[in-house]
Amino acid sequence: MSFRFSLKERVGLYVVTADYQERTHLGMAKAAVAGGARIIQYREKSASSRVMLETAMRLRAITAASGALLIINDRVDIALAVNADGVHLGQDDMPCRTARELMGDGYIIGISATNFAEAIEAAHVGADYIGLGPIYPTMSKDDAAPAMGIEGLVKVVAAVSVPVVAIGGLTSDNIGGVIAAGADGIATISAIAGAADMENEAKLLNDMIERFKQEHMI
Ligand code: TZP
Ligand code: MG
Repeated sequence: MSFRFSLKERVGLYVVTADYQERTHLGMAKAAVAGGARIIQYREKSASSRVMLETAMRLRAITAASGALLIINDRVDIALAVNADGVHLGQDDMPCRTARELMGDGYIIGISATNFAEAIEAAHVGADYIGLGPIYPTMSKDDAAPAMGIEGLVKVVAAVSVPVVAIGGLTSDNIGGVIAAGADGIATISAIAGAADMENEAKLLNDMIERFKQEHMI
């Protein structure tokens, strides 16, 4: 809401961390920021609050050192406790208005939307960005909604003014089309977690996103 930077310009490669096969949250975050990721989201669905707090504190140190933003999935309390940059809320999480009351205007609040109606509502209730997806089928979220494709993304981008971060099945093979369709940011779990060299992959994706964004603006 009231940041010292433009989130639309700041979003680019947005890496969502996970305990994914042999990958860890910290390992993913370190490699991602070394490769140029602008935003790290800590997404943990099963650890205790104590473990989450400790991991989030370490992620705060990693992101602060590189200038990347840290967003905490689901948990407003953890975001506040570690002085993260914001929180990412799904449709069943704390409502945006309540989170805003607790956090104030200085924190980023992102909202997940799986379709056009949810995206419009997210913008209406004051989301600072919309996490839109899945764009393509994904194996990384158990209860993922049906993929909306580029058509779904195009409709949302035309209708909202807040940044749209696309997510779901995004790889170096398809992000060109996703940026051309108007996405401001590209969020991924498996493109990074599943890469043999996570840092190299982050660098590749980050470079591609910057190049596609420049081409798209002309
Ligand atoms: N929300 C919508 S799709 C998704 C989330 C958290 C998972 C994205 O993972 P991947 O591996 O980049 O498809
Ligand atoms: Mg959630």
